Amino acid sequence: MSAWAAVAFALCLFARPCCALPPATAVATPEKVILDTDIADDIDDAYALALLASAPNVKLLGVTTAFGETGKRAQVAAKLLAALGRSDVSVFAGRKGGSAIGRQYQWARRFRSPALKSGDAALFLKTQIDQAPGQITLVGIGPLMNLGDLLTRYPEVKPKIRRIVLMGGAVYAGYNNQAPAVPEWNISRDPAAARIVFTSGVPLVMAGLEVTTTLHLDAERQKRIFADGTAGTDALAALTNLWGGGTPTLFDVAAVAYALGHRFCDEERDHVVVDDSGLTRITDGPPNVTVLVHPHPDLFLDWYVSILRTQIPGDKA
Ligand SMILES: [Ca+2]
Repeated sequence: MSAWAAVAFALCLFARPCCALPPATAVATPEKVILDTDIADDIDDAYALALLASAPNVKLLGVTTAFGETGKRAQVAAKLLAALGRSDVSVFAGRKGGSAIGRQYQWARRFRSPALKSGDAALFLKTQIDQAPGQITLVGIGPLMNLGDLLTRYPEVKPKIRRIVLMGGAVYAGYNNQAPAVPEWNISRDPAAARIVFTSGVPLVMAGLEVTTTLHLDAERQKRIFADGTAGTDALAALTNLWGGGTPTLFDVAAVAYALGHRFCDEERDHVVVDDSGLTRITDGPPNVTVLVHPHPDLFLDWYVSILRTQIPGDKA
């Protein structure tokens, strides 16, 4: 039994009394995934990318960057991938916008790599989907302009996308984990793009604020990760230090974990609409979204720390 399977099995046993969903197991055949991220503002994108890039039995086909300074975000993603031993993963900058970028960019401002591609991000997504119809999961952990561009410019790809898993939205809670729901950041940066995604008919999973706001990576758990001193964990430590926002909340990691087959919460099927403010609301109608609910934060965080330390490659002697 691999270390991954051992941890997943143990957590499955622990989770069973409070979680009736399928056990946490690695999928049998490699999951094909593309990550769309706004890495370099909040810190959770880096933790999400570290989990995905180091996961076994996953074929990470590429990374695209969204929101504002997409080229600079691509540098951060590519440098983190390199630190994780994944310079083979191509990174495409999405459509550039006018927003600034956070301090984490300083860490990567001199970084250059053949993995940084100059091609069009939406076209890259379309090409990959055409080459593997019905097989690719798109994981969106930033504002949705790239996925909106993809579905608008190439609507013919919709039936070929296996599913979209988002960190985004809120139907029951706000950032304080209390009702009422509020417009969530990723959705409210571009509600029109979000509406395109939510009405696309593509199978959609939403990890919103009701399952993500309690995922706090406290100092003790951070120490356990950083103590390994590998290139990958050193990169996470440097980025966390530059970010300087206190205790990271692992919003985006929830979406990646779900895409990898880890279940740390319940789920329900709802009809969800996006209003002009970016609020996501449940209304009457046929279900269009699988909404994640009722998380188990400690279970999730302990799993995350353990699996990350197992997965991230150590330095070679
Ligand atoms: Ca993000």
